Amino acid sequence: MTTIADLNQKAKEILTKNDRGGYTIPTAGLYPYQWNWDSAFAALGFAAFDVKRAWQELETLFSAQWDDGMVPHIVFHRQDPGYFPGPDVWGGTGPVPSSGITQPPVAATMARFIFERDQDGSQEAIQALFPKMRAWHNWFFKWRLDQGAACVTHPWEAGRDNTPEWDDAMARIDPVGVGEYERRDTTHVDGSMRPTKFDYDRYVWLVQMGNRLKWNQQKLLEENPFRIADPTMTFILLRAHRDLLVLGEAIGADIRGMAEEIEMLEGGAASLWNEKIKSFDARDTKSGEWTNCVSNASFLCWYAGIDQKEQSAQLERVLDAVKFGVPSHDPESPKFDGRRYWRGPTWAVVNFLIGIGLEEMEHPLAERVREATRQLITEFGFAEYFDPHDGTPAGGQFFTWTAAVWLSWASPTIGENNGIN
Ligand code: 9WN
Repeated sequence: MTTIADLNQKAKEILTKNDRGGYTIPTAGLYPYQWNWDSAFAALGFAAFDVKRAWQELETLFSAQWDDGMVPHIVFHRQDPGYFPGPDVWGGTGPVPSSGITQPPVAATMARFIFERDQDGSQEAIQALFPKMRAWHNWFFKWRLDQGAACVTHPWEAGRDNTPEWDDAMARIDPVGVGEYERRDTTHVDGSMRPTKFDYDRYVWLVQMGNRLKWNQQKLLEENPFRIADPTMTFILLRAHRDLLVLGEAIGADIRGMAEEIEMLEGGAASLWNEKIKSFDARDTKSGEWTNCVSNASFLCWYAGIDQKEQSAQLERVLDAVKFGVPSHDPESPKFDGRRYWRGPTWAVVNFLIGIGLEEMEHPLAERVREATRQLITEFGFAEYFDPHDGTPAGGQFFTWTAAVWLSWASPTIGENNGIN
């Protein structure tokens, strides 16, 4: 029988095996590069047994920061033919080959958690990272806000690639001239668990457009048909900016303007409340329409310090509808698909964010979310995501962020350093 100690050890091994020297890949084969938010979670996982290595993960990520402050969603440190689209398709213009879009800015929040574990050992790292993180957040303020809410300009930017929230905006895109390309994801994972060709044509078309425009944000603002004010980005940026302010205060940095920026984001978060469906929702800034979806991102409000009674009722409803919540899409919606990526499966990493938000606000559903995550990993391993009805592990295996979530939150022994120091 697998014990908790075995799982703690296994999680540590996953991080160590996915370590490529200064950065960690999400999983071998399927994702052979450094991904932005995956790395921030990896850093927190490493902090459970090696704080220095944790800081190195974030330093490597920020070494790819562009001049305008953007931190790319994939950093291609070494070429690997196993992933498409690679560096040539993207044509990123940063200091290291990279993609041209970003991902949810969880870094400042993970940095604060790591800092709290070891304040003395973390001073230098925070001194170096603070201005870089602030520049990244400023880039969002300059280019990505709509009524104070943060927008995504590619489905991959939210990290929730094929969520039904994007369906209408994707259907409006005619991917003319996308040409022939060879997907690699479906050589690693069963196609029924991945986005469809319809989606992929549009993902690639949007990348080709960005490359053609040399990722010039002003031009993209004018030409890109995909721009959605998104709860993932908005709640995560709001939380990150608050955490960055705390870090700035701790090291005596210049924090002028940050309180006002937080207020602006709070307004943005409030603007994502869809009264018709009584949930936080994504808003398509091109059509002006709500997407009318309850997703796991809707439940990130507590993570951003926002309590909402009606959102609590939604959470209870979706948790009651499945065995292992939180499903990435409403299980009562006709678009729900329990195995297809962000259209239904439960993701331990999003549960972690939802869970800590609920715990901090002493919400009565907090323990249910942590318990479901703990049970999933204990029974089904460190998969990329899980079927919320029966727990079937799906996507990639030996997954970095699932291991990191175990070590820093889901393991029952976290208070005792998991016995792996
Ligand atoms: C595209 C690495 C990443 C995650 C995303 C997840 C998935 C990539 C893909 O994998 O996206 O960025 O090729 O499917 O959706 O959240 O960061 O784990």
